[in-house]
Amino acid sequence: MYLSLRFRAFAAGAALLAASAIAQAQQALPNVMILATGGTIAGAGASAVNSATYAAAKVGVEKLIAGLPELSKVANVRGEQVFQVASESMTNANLLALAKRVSQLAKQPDVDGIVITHGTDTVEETAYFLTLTVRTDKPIVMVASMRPGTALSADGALNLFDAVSVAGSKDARSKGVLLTMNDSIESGRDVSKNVNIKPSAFSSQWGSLGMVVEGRNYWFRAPVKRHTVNSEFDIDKIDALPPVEIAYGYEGVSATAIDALARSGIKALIHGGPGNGSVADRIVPRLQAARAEGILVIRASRVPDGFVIRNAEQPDDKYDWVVAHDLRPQKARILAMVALTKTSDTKEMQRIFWEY
Ligand code: DAS
Repeated sequence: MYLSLRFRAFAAGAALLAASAIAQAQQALPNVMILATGGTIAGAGASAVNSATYAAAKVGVEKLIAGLPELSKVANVRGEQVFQVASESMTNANLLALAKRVSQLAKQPDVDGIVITHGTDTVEETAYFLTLTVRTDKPIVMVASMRPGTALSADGALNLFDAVSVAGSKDARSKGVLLTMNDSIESGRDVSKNVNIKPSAFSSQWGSLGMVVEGRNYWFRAPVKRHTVNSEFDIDKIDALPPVEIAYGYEGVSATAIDALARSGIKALIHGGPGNGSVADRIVPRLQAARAEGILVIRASRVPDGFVIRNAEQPDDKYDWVVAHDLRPQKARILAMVALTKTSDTKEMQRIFWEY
């Protein structure tokens, strides 16, 4: 009797010790907030072989977290469903709402890092917008997946585990908004989707910032363009984004699109030309007319890599045009919208395109 009492007292003491050790271990882990917006990472297909045919934006954040108990090894996570959309359908209103929520959470002392689950189609645009406007040095890590969780060799689970691990890492601070996909840690500014059906879809012509393997980060470079705490833009002071649209250049292009856009009330037009941002001779006067109407003309290139040289293909100084540097048209549009919340001066706009 006496022994069993002592044993039970010992067992109770051991259980208490173990419980407090677990509690201490959990307390030592970083607090990571997961904001869910939709996309394939929240997608579901009819069968395991449906790696490309499925419905995006179906699975809620709580189910994503419940399906990945390994997350508790690297962070204390909380989830919030900001919206549930396929990212090709994102709007400027979605972008503003998401960025404002990220900014609010980043100010909270009980948040060490933020993960945003997102569709792959436009994650590069959201990542750039956040890196330009959210004033925090805490890790903000975007994550997506090319296959739904229901598919064979789905990539979302490891991508999400990596994102939470990076978001909880002190060495991921002050690197701008990041994207973890396929073991790589990419710069939110530089990364684009370059393949539309493979898990290795995302890359940057300037290379990854590093890799994350089994919860450990391996860094090989750091961003040099202005971002987050070093940005002159602040989402807390932005409540609307001016209309900016894109028109592409290609063989046989007519002025129909450009003329229609110029009449639609846009504040800037991104021209995604071939080569080094070339503009067809019949289109030059249409862009000059748009400029004369007060619309900013920004010469970008439809060629994925390289960067547009000012005054090379076109006399940008003479025409009072801006060049988009290495930014693809869709990213140039993001920067133009953000910059227009502060200035419409061409020289200031060009400085901003050099610096961000
Ligand atoms: N439609 C795509 C999107 O939501 C699905 C995906 O790849 O995430 O971006």
